[in-house]
Amino acid sequence: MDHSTLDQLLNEGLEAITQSESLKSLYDVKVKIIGKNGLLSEAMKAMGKLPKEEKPAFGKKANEVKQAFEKAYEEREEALRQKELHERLSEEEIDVTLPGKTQFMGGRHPVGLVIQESVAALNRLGFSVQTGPQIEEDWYNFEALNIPPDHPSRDMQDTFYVDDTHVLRTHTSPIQIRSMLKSKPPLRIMAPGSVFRCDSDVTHSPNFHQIEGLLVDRKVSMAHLKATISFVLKELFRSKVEVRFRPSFFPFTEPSAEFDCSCPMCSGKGCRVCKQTGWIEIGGCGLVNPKVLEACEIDSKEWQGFAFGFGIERMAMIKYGIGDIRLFNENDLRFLRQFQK
Ligand code: FA5
Repeated sequence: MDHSTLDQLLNEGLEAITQSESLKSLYDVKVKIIGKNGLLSEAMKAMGKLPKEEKPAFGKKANEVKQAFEKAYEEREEALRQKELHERLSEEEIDVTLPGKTQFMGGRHPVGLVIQESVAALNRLGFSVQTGPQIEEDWYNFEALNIPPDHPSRDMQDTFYVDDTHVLRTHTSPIQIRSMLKSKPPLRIMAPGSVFRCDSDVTHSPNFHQIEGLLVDRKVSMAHLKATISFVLKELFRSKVEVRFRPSFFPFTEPSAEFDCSCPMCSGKGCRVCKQTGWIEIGGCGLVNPKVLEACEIDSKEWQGFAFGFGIERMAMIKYGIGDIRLFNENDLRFLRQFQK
């Protein structure tokens, strides 16, 4: 073992560094030459057998070899890093002329749009939004609304019962009761919300939405009710629509009516949407039954009220010409994107 062995080792190392074409192979060279069990370490071990006076010079030389190797290694490492970076960047080059990926913006659900527009219209008339629980007490959903125990809507066929005294609310009308118990008249409230019935076909869903309107004041008449409904429907359809009342029955209103509007699709001439009748059924309404006012501790001699409720999905189907109510719950983006503004 002498100095020329170390020189040879350095030359071999430098040669191997120059020939390394990747960081990985360069690292392998480092391990082979100056690693813990590398050739330089072997040479240093052999130093032990040298005569004492030769050891310092050999050690110094070995250090110089190591430093020279490390310097060359670092330079090559930096060069290879730059090369790899350059190669990666040129592979990743962006062709700005390629067509981009379409970015879809989220939009409102058609049911949400109709709720939003109904709320805005009623807001303009001074109605404010009230809410109530979806799991409702029997008393609010039926009893206080003058719906007797033997009324067909209480049938298990129509109502989802949670237990003996709780149901999934079948309409938004219980919010009338909650509002009248909470605030003294005069009052004007609206209540948009999710409701539930055992019902399912192309125009009926087990979970749909209604919006309720309630006004309690002095000298309230059917004329006020009709004017309010007409205003809301005109706002919703953004067209001149006629409103007609047909006598009907709801235990919580007296007199009661169902209200229709002239078909906004054909302006009342008759088309597929209105089944050639020129009219479309929208919801139920009437003057608040005095029994309901009394259940809410409101003096029915002094105060009268009107109330109405309509189905949001039904409204959206008419407004947007949708033939199947189930489309609202399928989350099919091809359907939903049609309502983006
Ligand atoms: C009621 O629910 C009454 N609470 C409305 C009311 C309020 C009357 C205030 C008087 C005073 P009805 O069961 O008719 O009424 O339902 C009202 C509307 O909800 C219907 O006209 C229809 O548009 C919608 N609707 C009813 N059942 C379903 C269903 N399964 N799926 C979708 N919409 C429905």
